[in-house]
Amino acid sequence: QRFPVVVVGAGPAGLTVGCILRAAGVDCLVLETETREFIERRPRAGVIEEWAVRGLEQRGLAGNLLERAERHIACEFRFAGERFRFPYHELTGRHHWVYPQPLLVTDLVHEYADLRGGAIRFAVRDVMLHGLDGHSPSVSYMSPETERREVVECDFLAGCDGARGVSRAALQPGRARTARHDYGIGWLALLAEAPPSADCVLFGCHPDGFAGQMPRSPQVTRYYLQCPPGDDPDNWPHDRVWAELRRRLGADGAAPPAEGRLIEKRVLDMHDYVTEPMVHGRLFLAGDAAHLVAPIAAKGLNLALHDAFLLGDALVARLTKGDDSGLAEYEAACLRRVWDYQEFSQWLSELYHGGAAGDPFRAGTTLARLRRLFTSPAAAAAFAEQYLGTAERY
Ligand code: RFL
Repeated sequence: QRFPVVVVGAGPAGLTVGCILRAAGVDCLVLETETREFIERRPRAGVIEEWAVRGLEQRGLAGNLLERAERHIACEFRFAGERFRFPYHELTGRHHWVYPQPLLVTDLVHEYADLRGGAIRFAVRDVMLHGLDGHSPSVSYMSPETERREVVECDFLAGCDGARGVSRAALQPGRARTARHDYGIGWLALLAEAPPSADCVLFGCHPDGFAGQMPRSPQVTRYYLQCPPGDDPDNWPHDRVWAELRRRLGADGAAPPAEGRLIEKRVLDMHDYVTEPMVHGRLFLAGDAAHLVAPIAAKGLNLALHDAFLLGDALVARLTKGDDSGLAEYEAACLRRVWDYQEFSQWLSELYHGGAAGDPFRAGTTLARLRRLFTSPAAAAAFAEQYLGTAERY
């Protein structure tokens, strides 16, 4: 079997690349280790930046999203027992979109496989990449149907298989290096079957640890609670979770979080990494396979889409017009945004966690940083620009 492009991984990055290729009439094969049902339900991100939605729209991929996604126009910080609303739309004219990642993935799979006739194999096992140092790479995998190892040759490989995939691993050791940052902090990531207690994202910067609320839909809300890294989710029974959320998000005049059944509860060890180079021969990494950013600033999905737009367009230019320029510029264009977002996540981490570090000096500077957002228009503008992400500078 031979395809011009094999895409490893059917997350937002891989499916977007696949859709762009199919729209231009380029054949490709997407390989995914999970089932279709699983990826269509896997809960994760929800915040998508305006430029990313425009990018999807320009490629015919935002139909459902534009109908169903919610527009967010503000976020709210809670510290020192008070509420501080940050009206970013009022300040900048710009907004965030909230659209749960499983819905986006469902739309993209439907578009790729059902409408654009793209080839996709689900539930494959033991994916291996071969011939990465030459001009004709190939991929092999165990097929769940035939129980045999299938081999697929290709001209280009898109490694979109996320943080635990094989693409990044195939570059190491020796072909690439991964720069990593550990925050030394855990987040208990929760999904509750309950409406949000406020119409916007809430950041509780409390001396006992950060707490966040991210509305997902009228029925489901994401919450985060700072906890020790490696903590056991079983240490967080229902009553403890809700008591802690009420305390850390508590503020004068604020409604307490609406309690509901917890349908996801897991501990994330907060870390970032960037793998460089993102390209080796004809293998191009995209999304979490190349770089991970802790969900502090809700940037990961946006970076995955940014890579996918650039890679999809560049592969189309190469395969339909022989134009190599997009592929040549791919890595540098991705990494400018990646490092910019990583830097912002680090900055924001201190705002969330500095007050709970057990260090009175850091608590003092963190409080000053928080207050500055609400007293200095220049500081507010800088925060809004980074928080909303801009298309223009990259
Ligand atoms: P994905 O989504 O992980 O998709 C990779 C796909 O590859 C499959 N796979 C393989 N396929 C073939 N062969 C293999 N060997 C394979 N190994 C794995 C996997 O099953 C999967 O289907 O990567 P992609 O496409 O790069 O997309 C990245 C985003 O999913 C990720 O950055 C975001 O979810 C991060 N993130 C957030 N980002 C935002 O922009 N806004 C948010 O609000 C936000 N919240 C979050 C988040 C991530 C979270 N987790 C996972 C820590 C909240 C959470 C809890």
